[in-house]
Amino acid sequence: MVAGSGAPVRASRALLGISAMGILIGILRAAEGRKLKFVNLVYRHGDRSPITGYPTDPYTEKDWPQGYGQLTQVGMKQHYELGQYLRRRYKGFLNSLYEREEIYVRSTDIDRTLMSAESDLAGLYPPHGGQIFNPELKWQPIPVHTVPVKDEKLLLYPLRNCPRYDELTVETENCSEYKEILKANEDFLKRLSTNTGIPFKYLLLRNVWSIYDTLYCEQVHNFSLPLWVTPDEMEHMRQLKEFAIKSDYGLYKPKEKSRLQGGVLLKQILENIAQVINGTNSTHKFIMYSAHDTTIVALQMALDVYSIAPTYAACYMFELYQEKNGSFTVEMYYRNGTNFEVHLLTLPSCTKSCPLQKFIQITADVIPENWREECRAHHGSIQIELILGLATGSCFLLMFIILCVKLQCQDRDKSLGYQKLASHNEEREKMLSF
Ligand code: PT3
Repeated sequence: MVAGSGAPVRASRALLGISAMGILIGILRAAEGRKLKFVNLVYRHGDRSPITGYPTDPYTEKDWPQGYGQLTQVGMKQHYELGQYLRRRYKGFLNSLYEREEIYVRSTDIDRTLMSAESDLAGLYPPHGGQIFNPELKWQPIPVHTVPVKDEKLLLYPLRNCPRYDELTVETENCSEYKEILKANEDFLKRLSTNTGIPFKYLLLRNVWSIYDTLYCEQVHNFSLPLWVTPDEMEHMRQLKEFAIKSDYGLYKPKEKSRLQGGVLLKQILENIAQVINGTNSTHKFIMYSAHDTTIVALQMALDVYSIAPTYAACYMFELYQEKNGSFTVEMYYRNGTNFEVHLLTLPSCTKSCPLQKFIQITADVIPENWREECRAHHGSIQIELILGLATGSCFLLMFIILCVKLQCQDRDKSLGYQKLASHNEEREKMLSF
């Protein structure tokens, strides 16, 4: 009885124990929650010197310590700070010790982006313990991969050697909205032409972008600017620069432009994600692309989340999560430079955490299937087909003529041969008759 009465008590205690354990495991799982599986970053380099000057520019390349287009110490600090921010944000996801299997960094082959990536990594991976190779140096070398600019087909925008994109650029410049903006700004552009020394007929919106950029760099570095550069003129140029950016990647046939530009990078990011899920590639769970303002613009335009030109060290983050039910979601975050808070970017028609399949579905129309094919010029392609057709026809005609001539020659050779043989026989007969 006692044993009998004790058994159910022990059993119920055991059951209680199991269910308590179950609840505990459940609580632990819930607390564990979703898991960050992979991060792909794209960032703009830090503060730099101007890329070029303009004809009446009072300053020249010599006024900049390392010349044009170079990362400044301000830019180094911005990226070092971004690296420190990333260390805080991804604490627990990235090992605090540098592990080469975890991270892959690629940069365009340009000094300012390479140096930005290096500054970033200095902030992200200060060496600890056995990784310190010089006690006086809080730095360790970390590889930054690149390809020559002529072979760069992922990070430098607009992507070159795409005749269809060049056609779209011409078509954009002929569209009514573009022409209206040019017309509305004619007086401003004439004034800008006089002030900068760039002849009016050569003053394209792209030049306004470049003039603004040069003046912006000079202003940031406390160079005194010519009197004509008032805050109003600067703001006017900035707005035209924004319009120039939009016309490069949007405005007219934006989806087609994206397939030829930002969609290429998006395709790579989605492939990186797929490789993590399928476990097909390496163990990299953190990929960083060190690039330019136009890289971020092209990508954001393709995803329809663009709002304003990226500032220095702007960082666009793609995070892949595995949810508790095993499914995958993508979240996008953007930190538009050192002095900005990070904020979420929601893909239009999706939720904050966008289910991966839905993300792929929504973006499918900006992903090129075959970039080279899609880049073929539409107008040029008719001519190329015509030329190819004519060339093939001519080849056949030439081969036919050669064949005919050859056959005729063979006939002649044969008859000549017969003639020779006949005359030879005649001669032999003559000889024999003597
Ligand atoms: O400042 O992010 C930027 C620009 O993209 C810059 O890096 C650049 O390469 N500009 C090209 C101008 C010809």
